[in-house]
Amino acid sequence: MIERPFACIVQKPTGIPDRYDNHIERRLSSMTGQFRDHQAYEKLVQQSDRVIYEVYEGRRVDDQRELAHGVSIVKPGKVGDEFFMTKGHFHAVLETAELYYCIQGEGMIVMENPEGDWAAERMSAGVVLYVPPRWAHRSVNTHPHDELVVLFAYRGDAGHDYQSIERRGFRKLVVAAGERTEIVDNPRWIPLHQPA
Ligand code: S6P
Ligand code: ZN
Repeated sequence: MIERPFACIVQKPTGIPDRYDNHIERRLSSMTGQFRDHQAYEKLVQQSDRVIYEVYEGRRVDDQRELAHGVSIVKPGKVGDEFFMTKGHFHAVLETAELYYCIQGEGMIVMENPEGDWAAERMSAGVVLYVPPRWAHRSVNTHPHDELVVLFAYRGDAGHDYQSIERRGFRKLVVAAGERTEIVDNPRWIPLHQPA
């Protein structure tokens, strides 16, 4: 249990909280199979295996009374025409929700449920997004230069199911079409629950 109230400040312009317990860095090489242009992906990984997002977590307590919380920072960049993004996941306890608050940057949260229903919401400074129980979620940075900085909070014991997304990807991808951002079908997506 976290016994005492505490406050922290998300520092600007870095987006790094002035107190945190855990810092996670995810590099391009941890995203094998997720970007649709495999050649562009391999080339970029070989050129330089960049950190494409980071997470600063507050103390995580595996307890349903607590809120796991922190800040995720997705870097600007693209693989081919597809924007840098997080791995994305369902919660291991599927029936748990999450709240996002965009602190700075521009992007999109792409979501879907096990039945294959999907949604995407634009994020910019000040946007609050409620991700209901059962919806997988992925953050995508659509800005050409700025980082996407998002505060998150979810039930302490929710955990992460990364495997389902690693196997089949999200139903929708976010790509650049000139100056515009487009949401397109993921050619390798298959429904989680195939009809019998
Ligand atoms: C956790 C929450 C976020 C993500 C972060 C990184 O439930 O949704 O903190 O962990 O955006 O994404 P991912 O998919 O690598 O955990
Ligand atoms: Zn989550």
